[in-house]
Amino acid sequence: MFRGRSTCHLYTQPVSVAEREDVRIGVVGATGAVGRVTLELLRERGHELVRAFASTRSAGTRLGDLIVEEATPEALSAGDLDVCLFSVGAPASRELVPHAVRGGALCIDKSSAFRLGEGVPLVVPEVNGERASEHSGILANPNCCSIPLAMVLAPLRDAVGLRSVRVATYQSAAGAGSQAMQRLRDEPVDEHDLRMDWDFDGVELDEESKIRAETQKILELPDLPVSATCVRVPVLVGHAEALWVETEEPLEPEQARLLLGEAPGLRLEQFPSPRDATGLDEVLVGRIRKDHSAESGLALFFACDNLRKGAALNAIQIVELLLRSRAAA
Ligand code: 2RA
Repeated sequence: MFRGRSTCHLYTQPVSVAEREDVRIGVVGATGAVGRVTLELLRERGHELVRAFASTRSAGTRLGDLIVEEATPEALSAGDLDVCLFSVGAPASRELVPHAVRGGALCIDKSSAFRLGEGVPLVVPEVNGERASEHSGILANPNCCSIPLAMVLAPLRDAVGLRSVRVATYQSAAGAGSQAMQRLRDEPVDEHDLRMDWDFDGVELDEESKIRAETQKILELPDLPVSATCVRVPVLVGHAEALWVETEEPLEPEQARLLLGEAPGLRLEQFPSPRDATGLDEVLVGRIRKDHSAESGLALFFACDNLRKGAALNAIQIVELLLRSRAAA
């Protein structure tokens, strides 16, 4: 059953004090929904030399014991940061990341600006962590739906090969930022509705084409057919996805359950829900069953905290992976 390739069983635990000593980390976009979770996780994981950066409007804001600094090209290129974690939109990343690289910082960018760039590793540590060391100053964090999708697909790819992927997303307000979360809190319940608040990329939403291109890049299957339908649901935090995957060789649901239960970063649950996934590091996977519309098909459902593993945590794990390799060298 196993085809040789194996997903990357790299540690996702925090690095030890010795490994992270003296690493100066800048969090750019620190006042946004992902930036705040990034700061919280860095603190929880014991990183101490952390500075917060944001736009002119947010400069001076107090976040715990940090005062937010303005993310100017001068500040980011000053040469006093070893790592920069960017959670700003793609246009701001395109403008600011090169300055931080110039200043000598390793940049992990969470926007779509560099994800498909030649020579930019697009990394999910549990899936293709070995690619992280191939960077030239910039690494990209995949989209918050592509990360858990790749984590679920990689063990199936390794075991039986993938023929095609269909996915429907149920994305929370948190994916659209803290203002969207506040709008949802303020909205009367009977006005809640589904939304599709992304831009078009031809006939698809750009979120849908990103999921295809990123999944193909992460899994190193450039011709894998991937079709996505993305929807924003009135849920505060946590993205869920329904997946229909056709495999090259048949795989019984029970075998899939065993494979996914052993895969790093995944946790089996009978009914994965965004609410249950919120605050967790793992992706919750369940409803694993035969897809009767395909010759060798599986259907399943998963949910993940889009602010943590879908964004902030994945980026920190990339940094910790590189710190660990540096310490081991
Ligand atoms: C969303 N993928 O949920 C995005 C996160 N920026 O809309």
